[in-house]
Amino acid sequence: MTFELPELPYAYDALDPYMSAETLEFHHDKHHNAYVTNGNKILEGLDDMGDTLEEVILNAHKQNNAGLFNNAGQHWNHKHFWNWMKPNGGGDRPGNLETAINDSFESFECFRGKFIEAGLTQFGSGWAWLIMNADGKLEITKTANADNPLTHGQTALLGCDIWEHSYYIDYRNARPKYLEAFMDDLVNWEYVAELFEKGPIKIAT
Ligand code: MN3
Repeated sequence: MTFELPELPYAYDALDPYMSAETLEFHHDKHHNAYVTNGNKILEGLDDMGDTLEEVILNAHKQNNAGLFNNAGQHWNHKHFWNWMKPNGGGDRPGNLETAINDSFESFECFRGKFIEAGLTQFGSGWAWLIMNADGKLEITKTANADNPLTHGQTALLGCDIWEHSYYIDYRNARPKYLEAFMDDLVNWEYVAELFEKGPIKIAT
């Protein structure tokens, strides 16, 4: 298979002022594109690593192919990340998702605080996640660099990119401000709910 850079699902300036056109131009056109290009270069020299991006990630992980894993993992993370945001994001959660968040974290406010905390306490580059376990229970996790919930047998419902390239142009070193803006003004809860309604993904191991 070959990786393809998807178009952003909105205009470059659509998330302004919470995420600027300049950030999205660099983040999508340079960073995400580099994961796609470098991943494809590595794949060219290898035997079949799988038919889907998910299979490639899990096979690269199993074979300790760090170069492929990092690029394939980041391609997957960013493909979803663009959809985890929307113009005029934040706001209310669709009903079933709201109920599940309340059941797992007591309240949305508790969930919001814990998600931001996960993003703040991830040392260096990585991702903060809302995941669904195989038993359907929700949990907040964080991963370093390109790692994602797939390798932990978990279904990603929401992920926030906390690499500096995601916020440094707009927020400089103020990662807390970025995480708050992500939660309050950027999250596309309809996309999160769509993943939630599909239930736990089946991962072939
Ligand atoms: Mn990124």
